Amino acid sequence: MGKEQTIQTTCPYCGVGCGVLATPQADGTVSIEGDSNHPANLGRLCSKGSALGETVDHGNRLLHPKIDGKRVPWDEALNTVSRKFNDIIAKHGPNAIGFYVSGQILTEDYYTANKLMKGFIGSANIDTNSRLCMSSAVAGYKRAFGSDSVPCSYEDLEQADLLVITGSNLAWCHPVIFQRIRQAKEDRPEMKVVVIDPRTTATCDLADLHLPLRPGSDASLFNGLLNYLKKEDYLDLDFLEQHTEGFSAALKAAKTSAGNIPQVSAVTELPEQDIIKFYQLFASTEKVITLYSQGVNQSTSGTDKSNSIINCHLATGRLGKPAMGPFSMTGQPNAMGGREVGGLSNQLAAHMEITNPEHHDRVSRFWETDRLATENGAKAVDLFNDVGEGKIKAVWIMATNPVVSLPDADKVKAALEQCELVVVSECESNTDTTELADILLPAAAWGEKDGTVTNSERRISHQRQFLIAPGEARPDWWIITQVARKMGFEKAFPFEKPVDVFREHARLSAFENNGSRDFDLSGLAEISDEAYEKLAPIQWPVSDNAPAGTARLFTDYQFFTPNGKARMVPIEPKLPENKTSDDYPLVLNTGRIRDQWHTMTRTGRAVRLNAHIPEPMVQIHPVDAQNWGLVDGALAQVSSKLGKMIVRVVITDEQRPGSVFVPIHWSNQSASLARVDALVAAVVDPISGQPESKHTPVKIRPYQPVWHGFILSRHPISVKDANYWVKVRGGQFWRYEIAGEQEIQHPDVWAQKHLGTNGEWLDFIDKKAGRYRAGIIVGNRLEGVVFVAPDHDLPARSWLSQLFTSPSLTDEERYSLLVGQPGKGQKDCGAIVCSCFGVGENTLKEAIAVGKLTSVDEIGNKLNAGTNCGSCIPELKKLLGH
Ligand SMILES: Nc1nc2c(c(=O)[nH]1)N[C@H]1C(S)=C(S)[C@@H](COP(=O)(O)OP(=O)(O)OC[C@H]3O[C@@H](n4cnc5c(=O)[nH]c(N)nc54)[C@H](O)[C@@H]3O)O[C@H]1N2
Ligand SMILES: Nc1nc2c(c(=O)[nH]1)N[C@H]1C(S)=C(S)[C@@H](COP(=O)(O)OP(=O)(O)OC[C@H]3O[C@@H](n4cnc5c(=O)[nH]c(N)nc54)[C@H](O)[C@@H]3O)O[C@H]1N2
Ligand code: SF4
Ligand SMILES: [Mo]
Repeated sequence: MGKEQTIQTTCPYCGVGCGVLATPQADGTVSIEGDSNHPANLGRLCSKGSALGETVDHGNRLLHPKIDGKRVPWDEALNTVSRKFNDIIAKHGPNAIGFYVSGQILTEDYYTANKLMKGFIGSANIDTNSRLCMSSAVAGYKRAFGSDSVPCSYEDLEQADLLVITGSNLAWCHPVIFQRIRQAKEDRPEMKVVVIDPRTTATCDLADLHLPLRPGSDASLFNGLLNYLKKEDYLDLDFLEQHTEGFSAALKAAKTSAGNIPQVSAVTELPEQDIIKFYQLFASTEKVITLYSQGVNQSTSGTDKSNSIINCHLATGRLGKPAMGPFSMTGQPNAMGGREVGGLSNQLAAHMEITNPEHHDRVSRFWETDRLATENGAKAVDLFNDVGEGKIKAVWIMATNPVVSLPDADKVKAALEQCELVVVSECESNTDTTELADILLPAAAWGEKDGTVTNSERRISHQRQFLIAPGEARPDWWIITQVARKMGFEKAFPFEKPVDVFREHARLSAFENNGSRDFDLSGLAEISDEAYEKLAPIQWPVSDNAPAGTARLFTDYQFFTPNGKARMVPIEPKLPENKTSDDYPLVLNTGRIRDQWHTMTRTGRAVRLNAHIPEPMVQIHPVDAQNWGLVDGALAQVSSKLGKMIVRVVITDEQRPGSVFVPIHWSNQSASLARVDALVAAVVDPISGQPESKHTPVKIRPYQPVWHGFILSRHPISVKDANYWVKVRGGQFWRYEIAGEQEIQHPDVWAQKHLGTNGEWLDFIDKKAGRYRAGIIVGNRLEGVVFVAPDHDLPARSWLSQLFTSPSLTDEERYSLLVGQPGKGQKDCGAIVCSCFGVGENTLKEAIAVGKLTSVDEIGNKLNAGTNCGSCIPELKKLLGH
């Protein structure tokens, strides 16, 4: 870990699982590059991965264990947790304890947590945020294949002749895969891409056909496809006969619900000719991959939707061969690792089942325990209901922020508020969830810990340590091991380092396996410390038959069902459970933006990632906007039966009429009222338990405060007196978007209250018009600015933001300061489009106009924009008018 030494590790964000080269610098910063030897990314990184170096500072880190807000030594914290757990178990039984963990801990952490809970506490009340993420995909695979197996590899995506991307905004959420596909399509223009998404997303940039279907209607579309394949004679009858069962029932269900194109068109609200185009493409192309994620999974019928997709692949025998198959993308960096260790409350470790007596016996013997849980535990939503009802008396939350990310989030908050014991393992000191913790345990963050993760294509990679954890932060596996030992389970938790855990995990996967379970790491079961340290990325299964790993599953068409045949499942399409009504006429769709990761605890630290979309917003179609009296750039209140939020209005015809889109990223730490999950109903898929995060009936109306404004300040300040506020970290300044419902009586006094009096104040008041503008300068450096107006028509923040990097303001800058716009000879780069090189919209527009640029390459040559991670290419194309 010496300085200037480059360490090969992996990105801690999405399930692409990119290899990263991290080089700590003498000044404490870390330089980041894509690892060209890593098979997932071959050197590429997206905007979030490229900015990792900006996220490793220690500001706002949780550095010490705390009980009731007071710092305590580790020993006391661990003793208290274990004693209280044991007391509660003694009084109320093991089911009174719950763990809520995450696809963002390493496999070694995950294995240890699962072993403690299921194996030794003796309850399966351990669930994970992956329940909200891909539990429907897991359930779908298991129904079809008898195992939770993602059959394909990334290379298959590049070699496919048709990619059907449904319910996935790959361009923003799995950007490096999107870039690999972009490159493949450039190399082989005959490759076709169909995007199925109610919204027009950046992913549509590669689409030959975009199907903006009615939200929730995917199963009808794929049932219709199955029916079409039969009608038009595209079935693989040999494959169906020899390797599948259930075809006729599946076809019958498809015929009933989607028997002809007009019927499909009526449900999906897609033009008939577009449906036919899609069906023809699918039917006539052998090498097809259907790639799906949250638009399919997060649904009250997500499991059925995934089986409606898998059915079409089985009917055509299109899996187990190069460039074919149903490919569910995992979201989190170690969502797949979580599946391996049985992180979900209805799984046992190593792809075994709690309720299968043979599995139960095997794992009991392997772990040498007589306490192994005998029943499935509560799934995420139920787990927090149980907390709320007092059935679960102690909950341990690790590496997830449920007060922000679970549906009906205010109910989750209330449940935690009244829970007897809330333990939270976190890297950050202030999150919406840590605020409710009785005991806080400081966790080592990315770069400070060591272990493995598994990506979407089943590839295990080593995430290596290159930084020393600050304060007393410790890796999660260590924390769990200490608690387990103190609870009395020393013998079962002898782990001293991550490799000890990994070896046991690999051995369990191999234990009495003999080809009966797909998840098999027998080839790594005796891995030495040294080999683990050097472990190169490898795809499971890793066994004697496949010592170098396995790129593709089911090449022999043997499935993990009792008769070895894949199952086709009859699907009766169901539209979302919660219907719109006169009171709540719009569908709230939620998801991600390009440059933020979930609740922003990490990406929010990186200045360049905050510039792309700095404020919480609602995207709405122009017709709906007009209908509800909304103006672009103004504020709106969006509300459901459960809660409300206030967000900026973005009017765009990329949004489907009748539905609105709101990103998931803002919390009470970053905005006054923008936790979208406070609005989302906690209705779930009956099989997977995955919540319907993409379909909540809402209403919308303008939010009209008396004044709007913003403050840019070199130092963080409190603006919580404003009715609306958003806090954004900028380069050498903090940006606060604010609005208030009460007139500001003395704007100058008010401004000084926020920005202080020590400095030279320049200000301008037009009391009658309700306008106030002020700046404070200290030693000729800009300290802060305040702009207030009766409406949202305020100067752009970009030029003023630029002034904070200036060591000394020029006369022109001072002169223009209160205008908020550059004078002659000065430039405003505009809203940032390319976050890697900080290139703004105005700069781009000017370069395009002046230089008569016509292509993304020309822009890249001139301004570098789009040449690093490529995530902004769809936006560059829009500016070019393509
Ligand atoms: N930038 C960024 N990347 C991320 C993350 C992040 O926070 N930020 N998180 C990671 C994680 S954990 C995950 S799970 C993945 C999620 O990756 P994605 O699933 O790609 O992301 P989402 O934005 O949640 O939703 C995908 C799309 O589903 C569409 N959709 C909504 N309803 C329907 C429907 O009924 N049918 C269809 N076909 N589509 C529908 C939405 O309009 C949206 O565009 O992203 C990962 N990558
Ligand atoms: N409405 C709606 N809701 C959604 C979704 C949606 O699309 N729509 N998507 C859902 C999905 S797919 C997901 S995956 C979830 C994500 O939701 P969350 O899991 O709640 O989001 P994160 O912000 O990633 O939370 C991870 C937390 O772990 C901390 N952390 C990071 N590294 C470590 C570590 O190594 N150890 C420990 N102990 N802590 C660590 C971070 O600081 C952060 O606070 O949101 C879900 N909620
Ligand atoms: S695509 Fe981006 S966020 Fe995902 S693993 Fe790669 S660099 Fe990280
Ligand atoms: Mo996720």
